[in-house]
Amino acid sequence: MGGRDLPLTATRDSLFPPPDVVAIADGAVLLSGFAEPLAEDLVLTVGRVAASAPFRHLVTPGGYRMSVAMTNCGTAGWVSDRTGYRYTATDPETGRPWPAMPSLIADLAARAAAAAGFDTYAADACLINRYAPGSRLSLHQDRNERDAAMPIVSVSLGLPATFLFGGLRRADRPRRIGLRHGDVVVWGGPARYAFHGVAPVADDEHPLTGRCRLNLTLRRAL
Ligand code: MD3
Ligand code: FE
Repeated sequence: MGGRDLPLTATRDSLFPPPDVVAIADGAVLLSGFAEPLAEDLVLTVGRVAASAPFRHLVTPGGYRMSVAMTNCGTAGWVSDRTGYRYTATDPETGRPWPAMPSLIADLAARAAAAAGFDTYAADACLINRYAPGSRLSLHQDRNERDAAMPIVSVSLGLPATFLFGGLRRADRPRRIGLRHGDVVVWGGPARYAFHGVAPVADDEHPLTGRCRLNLTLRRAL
């Protein structure tokens, strides 16, 4: 029936294909679909974290309520209020330590960092961002982490988003980069202090997450 000839033996590479590694900027590497095999497990894991540290809309130092809902797991969690941005050991909403970093998330981040050339990566903070349709993140830099040599690893789940990747000055016009379900990006080197943001998420439905985008942002904070 005109079937194409396939090799009869499975090779190491056909069973475990090497990750699709694409440099998107100096220091930034996109691993398309890297988290896809774990996506269902990751979404369930986020649900368990949120059951003990609920998603909430933080307030910026300028007094604006963020449209993105956030929570954290790990020994440190990122928070914002009228007094500023910082990492805390406990959730200010519950007074309890943030939920421990699930090994599923820590191991995924370490494998992604290794694929991008960072062979020792132990994240201690995982910020979880939940975008409903229309939610956005305006251009900012991430500069609350102690060691700038440590990359940030981000995992996108659910609805797609347009990531805005700017330069080292706020005025540099950002590039638009599509991020889809299962994509992982490792942001290190000169990209680490680039201005970046997320354009408003378009309304749609995803089979695993429903009407939202989830982003896990792993950092070495302390
Ligand atoms: C590039 N989150 O939580 S993750 C953030 O999709 C944040 O939720 C976005 O920016 C999101 O701070 C983007 C990717 C990301 C995170 C940090 C970066 C890209 C970065 C730091 C420097 C350069
Ligand atoms: Fe950021």
